[in-house]
Amino acid sequence: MKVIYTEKQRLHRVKYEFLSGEPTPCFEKPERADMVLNAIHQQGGFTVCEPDAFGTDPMLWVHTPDYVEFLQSAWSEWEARFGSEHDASPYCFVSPRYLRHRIPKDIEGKLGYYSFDMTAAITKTSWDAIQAATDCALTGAQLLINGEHSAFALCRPPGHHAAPDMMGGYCYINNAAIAAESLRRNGKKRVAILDLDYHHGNGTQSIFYDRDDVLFVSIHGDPDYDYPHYLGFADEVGEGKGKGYNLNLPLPQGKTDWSLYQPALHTALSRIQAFDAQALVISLGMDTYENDPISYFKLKREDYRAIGEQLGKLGIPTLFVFEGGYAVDDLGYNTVAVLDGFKN
Ligand code: SP5
Ligand code: ZN
Repeated sequence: MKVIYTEKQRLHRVKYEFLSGEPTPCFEKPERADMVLNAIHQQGGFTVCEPDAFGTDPMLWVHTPDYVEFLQSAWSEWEARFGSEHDASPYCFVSPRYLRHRIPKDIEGKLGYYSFDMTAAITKTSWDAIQAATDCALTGAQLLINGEHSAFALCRPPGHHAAPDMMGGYCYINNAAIAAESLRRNGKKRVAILDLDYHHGNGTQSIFYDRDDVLFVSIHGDPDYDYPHYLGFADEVGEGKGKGYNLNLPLPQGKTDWSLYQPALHTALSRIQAFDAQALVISLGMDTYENDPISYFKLKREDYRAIGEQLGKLGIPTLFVFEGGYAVDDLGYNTVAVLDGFKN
């Protein structure tokens, strides 16, 4: 299996996030990808390759032009105002209950306007990594279009929380959504996205909510008790043409082990088969692991192999796009367990 990765993604390294009121070193860090690469090299049978450069046009398939421009200029506007000592981060948000949603001129106002939380800070070189991550996903999609049965885009920063004009949850540009759209535009009539990250893929859901050509299915921690808190419930089924093409499978926080996860996975895969997907994009979040520091499922190494095997049995061309997963010591081996299970 080809793995698409570039060191350029290391250029995004945020110092801190707020975790339950405590400034904490950011969990989403370059070492996550290092651990995955290490495990991939140890395992063998994978070919790591560099992405092609696609520029910003494909981002505009799923994001608004003003948002993409904001991401590119945010650091220089921030630096001009506050210097380069601290990462650019919002402190103030435009709640949907405000009467007006006017784009502010000031960078602090803009950061809040284009964010839904405080965990997507921007550094001097973040944009280069964000572009590189999207390039990895698009290169993976291109491999499928050219006839490969599977590929793994080792993307970071991750993307599934990024909405058409909002960043959050360590995500800026929605890599998986752009890959899915690329597959659509290159002849795959029906594309399914299966989001396996512990956190609901609110961004991906928002992007495809009114569409019937891209099915979104997500298994995640019950948003009544966990991030992203405001979206990801079972009664969100899509709207308009998209009604029936959004399937959320929330599972209980502290007690979801394989015995609860496996039936949800079966439901998800049955829906994808019924949809007759011509290509499958897996938002591969590995924060469902029992030792993940910010999540509360109890999956084990062998469960990841079983997930990979069940995905492989579908027989659908599949692009894996890396999302979350923060138990760095095991992250690489767990990820390889999915990919290796898929292959065998
Ligand atoms: C891509 C991805 O996985 N993004 C996840 C961002 C989650 N950020 C919020 C996590 C809040 C966790 N609260 C845990 C309380 C621990 N005491
Ligand atoms: Zn996550």
